[in-house]
Amino acid sequence: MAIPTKVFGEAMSAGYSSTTPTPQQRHASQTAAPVEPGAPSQLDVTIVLPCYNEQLHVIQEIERISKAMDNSPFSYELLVIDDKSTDDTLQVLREALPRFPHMRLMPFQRNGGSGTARRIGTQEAYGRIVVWTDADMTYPNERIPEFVQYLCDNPQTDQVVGARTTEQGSHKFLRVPAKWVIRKVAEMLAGTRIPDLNSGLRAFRRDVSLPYLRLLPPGFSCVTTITLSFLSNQHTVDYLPIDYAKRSGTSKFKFVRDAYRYILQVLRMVMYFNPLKVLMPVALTLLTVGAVKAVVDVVRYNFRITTNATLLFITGLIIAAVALLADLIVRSRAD
Ligand SMILES: Nc1nc2c(ncn2[C@@H]2O[C@H](COP(=O)(O)OP(=O)(O)O)[C@@H](O)[C@H]2O)c(=O)[nH]1
Ligand SMILES: [Mg+2]
Repeated sequence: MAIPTKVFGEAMSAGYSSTTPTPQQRHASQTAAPVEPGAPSQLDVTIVLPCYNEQLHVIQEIERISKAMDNSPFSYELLVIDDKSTDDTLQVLREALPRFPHMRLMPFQRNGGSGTARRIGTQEAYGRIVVWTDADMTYPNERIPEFVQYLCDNPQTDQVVGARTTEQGSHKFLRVPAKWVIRKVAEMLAGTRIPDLNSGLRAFRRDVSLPYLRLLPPGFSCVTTITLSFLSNQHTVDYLPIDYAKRSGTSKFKFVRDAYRYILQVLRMVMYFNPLKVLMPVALTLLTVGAVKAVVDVVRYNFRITTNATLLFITGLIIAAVALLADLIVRSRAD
């Protein structure tokens, strides 16, 4: 197996070493010790595939990914996580296991959400590069080796995201403008352009991602979180344009619930990494408007300052104090 030396260098081991269990051995032994976060990775790539009720097309997706990876120079594992599907997904996956030597099946005992699956999958990955994608035939997964190659060719890039050129999801007319607004807020806060904030297809360096995994929420906004975590910490994120196909099966995305969580998560990330950037403009605006109104009141009402001027000013002061306190917490944090 020809391995590009540029990134993987001397630590590279092609395939599983004699001491590393094969995916089948790991699967057979559910008690196998998980890989310690930060432990040296033994493969080039881990593809994390969260599955929930995808019985009709998951095998087609696995075939497509395996074929592309088998034809690439990279050693890999395909970590398929069934999240307590209520259909026959797990059974279908178990039956397919002997056909795919690089597949590792991780069945969860109760449903925890795609974010939880991606977090645990990344923590337990053997690959130095982790790929996240969907199991619903939407993303061009045959291009995964291209994403991995991109990280090999660009050592300064830590994450490469598939930016969708077409939007084919459900609730298209509500979803497109909602996503656009959230993306604009995130861009303003991250201070950079983000062509696709919630793409499900991405490859990143596992070691760079480890400190941010604990921030991943259980649901869909985990993809947004990993992008913002990298961007807020000066890790370069690049984009490759991709097509996005119509979904097989039904989406688990619930518009109101998940859009609300997206917004909340974007604000949370900014608060976590850069609270002054969000709160200070709000505080300064309130303080300025309050002060101007107070001056107008002094002139107009003979030094009798109105309640709304006082309220505006005090609210601005409180938010400024909270912003400074939050900034202090961020700066005193050990990580
Ligand atoms: N592990 C896990 N995966 C899920 C869950 N819900 C959805 N997924 C998977 O996450 C991926 C994205 O979900 P999907 O319904 O396609 O969301 P969408 O792409 O935003 O429409 C798919 O591979 C789903 O099978 C869940 O509760 N747990
Ligand atoms: Mg999908």
